[in-house]
Amino acid sequence: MKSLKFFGLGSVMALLLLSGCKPKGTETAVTGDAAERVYVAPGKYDEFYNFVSGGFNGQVNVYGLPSGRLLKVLPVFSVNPENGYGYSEETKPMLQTSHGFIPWDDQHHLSLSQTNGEVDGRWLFANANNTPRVARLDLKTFKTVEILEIPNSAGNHSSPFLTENTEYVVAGTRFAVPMDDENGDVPIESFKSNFKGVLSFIGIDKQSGDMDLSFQIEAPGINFDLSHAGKKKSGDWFFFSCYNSEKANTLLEVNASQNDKDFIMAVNWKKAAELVKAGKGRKVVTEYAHNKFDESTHTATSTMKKEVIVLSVEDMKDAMFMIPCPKSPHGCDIDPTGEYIVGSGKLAALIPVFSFDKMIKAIADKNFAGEFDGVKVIKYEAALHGEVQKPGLGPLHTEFDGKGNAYTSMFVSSEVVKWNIKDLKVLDRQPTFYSVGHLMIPGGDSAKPFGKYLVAYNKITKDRYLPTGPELAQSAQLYDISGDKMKLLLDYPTFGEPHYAQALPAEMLKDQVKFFRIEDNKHPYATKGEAESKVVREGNKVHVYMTSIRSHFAPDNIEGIRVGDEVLFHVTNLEQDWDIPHGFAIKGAENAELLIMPGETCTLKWIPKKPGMYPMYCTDFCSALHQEMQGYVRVSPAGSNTPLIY
Ligand code: K7E
Ligand code: RUQ
Ligand code: CUA
Repeated sequence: MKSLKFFGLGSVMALLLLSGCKPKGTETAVTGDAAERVYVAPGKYDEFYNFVSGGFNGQVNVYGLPSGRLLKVLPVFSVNPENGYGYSEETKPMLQTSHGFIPWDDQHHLSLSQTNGEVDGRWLFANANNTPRVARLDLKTFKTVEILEIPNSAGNHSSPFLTENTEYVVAGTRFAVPMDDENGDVPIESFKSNFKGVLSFIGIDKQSGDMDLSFQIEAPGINFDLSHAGKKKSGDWFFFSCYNSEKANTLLEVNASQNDKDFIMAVNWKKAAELVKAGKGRKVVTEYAHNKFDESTHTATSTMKKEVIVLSVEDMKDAMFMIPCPKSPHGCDIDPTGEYIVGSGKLAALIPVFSFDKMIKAIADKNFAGEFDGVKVIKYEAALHGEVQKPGLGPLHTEFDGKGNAYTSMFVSSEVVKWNIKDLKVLDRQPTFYSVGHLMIPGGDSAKPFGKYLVAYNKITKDRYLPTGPELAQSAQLYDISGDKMKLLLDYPTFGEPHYAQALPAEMLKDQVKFFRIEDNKHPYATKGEAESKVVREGNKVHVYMTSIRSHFAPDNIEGIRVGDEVLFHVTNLEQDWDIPHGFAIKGAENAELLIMPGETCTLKWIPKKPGMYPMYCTDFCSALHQEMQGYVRVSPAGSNTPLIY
């Protein structure tokens, strides 16, 4: 059983004994009207857009709620042959990093942009864990428009959480690493002295949304797992969960979990920003890519940045504190009022809830238990609001309904537990099938949750669907949380491995979604009318200025291409109707296909390797004459003098 492996049999048995919880059966309690509640009639829209992380598939998936229908896979950190993302010349720069072109990543967390702590429907931010990056998607086009690599970081897990007016997106490193990759060639034994936990603050431009790595904070070399910004009264602060306070470099249970308590770290980001403004911090030379997709030219560029400002623990001495938190905290979630900070110790048999007011008082009263690597540690009791007793086993993540209740996922005991934030009483518990990771309530980490539904993203599916070989899709489960008790409504498979998710009412987005007007197309190789289509040879380079409209390409027959030429098909889709893309593919091409949206220009690069006749065609069924949307490219040997004909 996977869940047992996760913690080691010993600790699970110990936890079972501690809490006295009964293992759950597999029977499903579904209320009589569940089908009606999730049924979205043909032609009707869902009530919520649900953005779900793709985990190890590297993308972001869009679902409708309450139907659980998959609406779209948005390519972000992985190439997507379906629409040429990462294959077209325009999008290749989006996946550039200081390690070169990386076609994949591990995408865990999402944040919708906020204004005054409320979801505002402008942008969606996504993190990449493996090669640390943060992406921004434009919610008018649902396109990835920016990707910023994070230097001095590894396993970018504690991101992309944001401050309440989207001033900063934060990225905390999961692996402590030596500052500056160049200095990484050190003995692993020197972990305690050389390895740092780095927190990155990415400034967001208020109008354009453009990201800029404003500064980093060098923190003790522990693992930063998750984080959330404060809200309202705690809005100047950011809170991070940290595990491995023993600073062990092998995470065998005996090493990393021997400390009774790890930490929640509280960082005053406003003060940190003021320190940087006042000239504090040192410049660290490092390399990181900043990739931008320009929506008017429909072209991405990648720039390599060379340095970053880093604040030290000493610089941050009055703006960074730690609070002890029981056993390997994972989720770090702040309630809608900004007063309560929930730390979920995966190996703890309780949920500690801290009070922001108490924390501030403890700092003012210097009520410290000591220091950890130069960071003052506030006494546990001094910051504690209280503990939720016997909530279940393996608490991971908490979301809020805006009515004073919190909902925590329990990985080991496979359940969602509802509890009251003020008096910390457990109010309800419902099983999940099985081993829930994240859970999500629309707006559930904002100052104003939309409530109504809760989705549990489960790690293990086992017997819930028809077997599809040993590998099954992960499962999501939808609960109605509008009443006192949660009601399970629906099971549905997901794409990739979902971790965190976000949702907002469909009304906020659906009318702002737009397509591209051909007159706004500023692509350098755009062809705005069929009459302008042409083929231009420049030495070994051949530019094909091609148009597509129902149901033909222009030009559609080309001769005079030679083996070894670099042929660039710049295809402009002249359509100006909603949902009429054209595709473009050519036999033997190394770069997948193009899927060109109305008004846009995309470029496919092809270097033919053998002489021959190469058919090309439209891949997206666009009209009754779609199958006729085709042509030929004749390729002659290198050095031949077949004239250019088109
Ligand atoms: Cu709990 Cu990567 Cu947010 Cu998954 S993490 S579950
Ligand atoms: S590339 S994701 Cu097809 Cu021009 Cu657009
Ligand atoms: Cu164009 Cu099919």
